Amino acid sequence: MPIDETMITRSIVKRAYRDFLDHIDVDVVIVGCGPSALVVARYLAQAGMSTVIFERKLAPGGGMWGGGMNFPVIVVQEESKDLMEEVGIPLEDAGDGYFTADSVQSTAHMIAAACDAGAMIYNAVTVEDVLIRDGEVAGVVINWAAVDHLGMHVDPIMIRSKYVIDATGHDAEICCIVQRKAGALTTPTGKVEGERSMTAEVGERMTVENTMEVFPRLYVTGMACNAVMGAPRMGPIFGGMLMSGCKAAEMIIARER
Ligand code: 48H
Repeated sequence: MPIDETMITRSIVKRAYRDFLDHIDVDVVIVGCGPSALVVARYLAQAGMSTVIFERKLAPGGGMWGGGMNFPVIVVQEESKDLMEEVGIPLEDAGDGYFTADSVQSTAHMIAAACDAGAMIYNAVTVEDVLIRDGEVAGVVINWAAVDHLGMHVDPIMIRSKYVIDATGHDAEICCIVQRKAGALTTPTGKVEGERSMTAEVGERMTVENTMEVFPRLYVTGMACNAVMGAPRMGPIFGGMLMSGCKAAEMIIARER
């Protein structure tokens, strides 16, 4: 078959515009695409909610690819084993209720599962602001990450959604924006409390406990939960991230019923 270069261009532009137009007004926007986002996106999409993730980096997966100090291995605990196995991630029993998985294989399986469920992932897009309507978060403001990186003065565009989920990890970027521009969060001080030093056991438990709505229609999941509520980090054990994603999805699905 002879190859026509303009057909390649035409095919990309046609499909990209069609898909983007389908994600301008959605049920859920998830900001950041680490492990917690991938779980919440899969469950929400499976429940029939239109779900889009905007990730600043070129690849989704966040901090999961790198395992522990770039040894490509992550640890999960017994309670989160099912969340790995249901997307086909092979686990090795490390004893005493701990399991290990290849970090690259785990991340790849989780990305594929979220996409297969119907979630749309946009890489290389930064969320730089939110929409607020009647005291509630009502969407996000996005720009190409490259524009942001180069400091180019280019105005962003807007996406409307019923819910926004802050899955931006350690920096809890969306909660920081909301507290600065829109008002108090449901935290002790009304502000982002800041992450505390490593205590794995407490960090893991608190990540799940702190998965909540922190401002009307703004939910927080993953590492961002502990940054927002002032709880410890936990290192390369990922069960809390996965269970947090699962809890966030359950909360939103229950609210929609
Ligand atoms: C678009 C953005 C923006 C923005 C940030 O950190 P992540 O992997 O997310 P989690 O919370 O699901 O997982 C945390 C885990 O990876 C981790 O770091 C652990 C367990 N640490 C323990 C420890 O002790 O250190 O991913 C967040 C993603 C990243 O890919 C960012 O690029 C992206 O969010 N992001 N994307 N717009 N404004 N801000």
